[in-house]
Amino acid sequence: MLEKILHNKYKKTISECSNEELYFGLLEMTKELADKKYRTRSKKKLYYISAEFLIGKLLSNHLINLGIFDQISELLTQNNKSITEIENIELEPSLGNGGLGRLAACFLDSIATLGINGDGIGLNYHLGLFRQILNDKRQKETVNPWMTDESWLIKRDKSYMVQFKDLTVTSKLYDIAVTGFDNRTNWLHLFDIDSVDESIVKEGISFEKGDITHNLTLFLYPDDSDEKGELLRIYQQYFMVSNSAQMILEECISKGSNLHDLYDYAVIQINDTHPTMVIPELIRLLIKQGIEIDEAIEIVSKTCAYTNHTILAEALEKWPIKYLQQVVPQLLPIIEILDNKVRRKYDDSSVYIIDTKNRVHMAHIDIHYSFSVNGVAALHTEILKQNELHNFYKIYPQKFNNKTNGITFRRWLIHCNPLLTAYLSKLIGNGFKKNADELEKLLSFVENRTVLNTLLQIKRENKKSLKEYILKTQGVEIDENSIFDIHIKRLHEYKRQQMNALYIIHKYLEIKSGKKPATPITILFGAKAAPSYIIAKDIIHLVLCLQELVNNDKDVSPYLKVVMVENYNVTLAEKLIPACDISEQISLASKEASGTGNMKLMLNGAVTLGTMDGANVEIAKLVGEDNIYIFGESSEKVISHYENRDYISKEYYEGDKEIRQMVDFIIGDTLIKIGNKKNLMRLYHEIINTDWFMTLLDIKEYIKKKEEMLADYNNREKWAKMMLVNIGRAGYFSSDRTIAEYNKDIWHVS
Ligand code: GPW
Repeated sequence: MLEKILHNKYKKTISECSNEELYFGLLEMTKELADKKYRTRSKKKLYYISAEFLIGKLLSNHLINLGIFDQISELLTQNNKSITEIENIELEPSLGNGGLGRLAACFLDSIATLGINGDGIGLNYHLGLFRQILNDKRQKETVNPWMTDESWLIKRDKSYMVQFKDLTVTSKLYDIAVTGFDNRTNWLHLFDIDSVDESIVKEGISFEKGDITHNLTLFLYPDDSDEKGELLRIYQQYFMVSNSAQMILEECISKGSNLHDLYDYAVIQINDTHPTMVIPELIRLLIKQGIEIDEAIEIVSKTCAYTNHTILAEALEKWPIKYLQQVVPQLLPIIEILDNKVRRKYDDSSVYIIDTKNRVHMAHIDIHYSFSVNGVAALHTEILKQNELHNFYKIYPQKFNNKTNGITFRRWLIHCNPLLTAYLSKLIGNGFKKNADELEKLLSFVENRTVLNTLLQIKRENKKSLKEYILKTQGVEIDENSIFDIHIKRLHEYKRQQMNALYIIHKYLEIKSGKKPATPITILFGAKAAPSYIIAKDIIHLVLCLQELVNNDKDVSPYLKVVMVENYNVTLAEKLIPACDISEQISLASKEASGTGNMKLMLNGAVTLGTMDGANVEIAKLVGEDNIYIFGESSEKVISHYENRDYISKEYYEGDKEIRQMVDFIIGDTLIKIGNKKNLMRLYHEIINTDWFMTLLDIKEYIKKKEEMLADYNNREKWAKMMLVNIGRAGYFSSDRTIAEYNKDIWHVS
């Protein structure tokens, strides 16, 4: 088939084609094959609405799921071509930000793989999230165009009118095929408008935020630090949900729904609060169809389910009524009715939808008016029930449930780690590819020297590949025989990259004083900071200053290297994860809802260094305490520190010489010469005066644990056993398991 397509397209054979031509040939072939797999519709269908779908490159993903990856890559090899090089042509769509967006992508993969009739709905951001440039030891933002003339997007002949207060737009629908592994094809529906104009973006990522017709689907998460920015986000969210609601109703009616029975035809999963307006919008549309308001509310409540991904108050959306009035006045009467119903029933003002400052709490709409509220890891759901959402839990105990996150093993093992995959197949058969629990078969080899050695060897190979990649793309040389300590995730104070930075200072000073580590260490970071998050950017600055200091110091660099990779994304994650020894999961306990990088890294044989937070708790339980390095204050204690306001970072700083030495180093002569005084000073003051996420509380234990871990690394057999147990116990974190639970408990799509 490929030969035929290439002949039609270019009148060339495989070996005559350039990599680019091969890519576009494969693209065409894959799209055709995916479309052919499209299966008939079931009565009930799932709609997963999300502001983000961080899907990553799609070529290999499709080839694997269509079952033709090996065949194609062999065919290419025979013609002196390499699938890896061809894949380099593909641009990564940047339709997501971090864990939440990547989770949505993993879920789509598993939904199709389990044969569930379910589509994703989101927006077609032309420039996606920004592209990060590291320049002058700082993060700069620029555009990240990813759409090419020929791409995975299929333009559909479908559009809806979406009405805002001051303008009406006509949407355009684009679809991307989602192929299941050896199963059906579903769709990711991305809405857009024709008038969007990329040329309005001036230097960096700045543009006129008031110019909605030209900017509506330009960026994911446009800067909302001012009023215009907040308004733009409301425009985007309403555009997303209004299209979703219209499409869902149209599909259900075409399948025979009379709308009174909507919930027999559709279940809508609301991914965090960004799509919340779908609730009032659906109610509005049902009323327009002649349904009484009370019944409309009931129908919609039986159709929608909500997933919460955070307990951080600042991440829970609250839109001023005034703004909603300016953009979507048609929703306000409905939101007021929803709020009044709550007020009539409950005295407790903490569960009201509209607060005393005239802001609409989006999560409160979700909780009152959907039939399921789930957290994303066991601990997170418990904290929601007992603390953050306790007052709601008292009202609706039956709505609350946990769905521990998962990851698709097709991308995060089979695709990104072919060496390990091939070896596992040889050792335990291919069954684990369909049923992740079969990875447990590996556990019977825990005393087998040959197996342990092979795991170490595969890790070394993957580290070598990463070394080459980093040299080529980042221009930094690292040592594949060093310990790869990897910290990859969005930059946020609660994730505590600053704590790892303090560790680097500790290690630097130790080496300077003559104490050399037995095995050299390479600390790798990958992280984007939100463009308006000042302290996060200061932390990046600190890491980059340390990178320059450490890597250029002749006494230190043979033992310690620091690399922050530029523009961390799915493609980079796929290279970093198979090469990791130490997985940094060091968030302040209670703050990381789940984490999913922790799962990807364990699956690829990294050992976790982490706090008892999010899904780390479940990882620890699965692998046992001998196979994970846990440190730090418990979530209960942390929560009580917040309640009693009794954590005072200054006391830790003043009370401990070592802590003082590390923190003072940030503004000491050595770093000030390399970096910017203003940035470093600001960060220093933040740490000693505020330290909202309690870095200094855990820093000493963190250093101690990491030292223990580094020492254990030299016991290669012990380390290999830990790797093996981590891989063998990772099956639970397959998103196939997660999705099976969603379907059994919430969706009920046959
Ligand atoms: F704040 N997460 C994310 F809850 O990546 F909305 N972006 C977000 O905006 C939010 C959460 C939000 C992450 C969580 O931080 C992470 O712990 C979790 O594993 C992931 O969502 C998927 O559930």
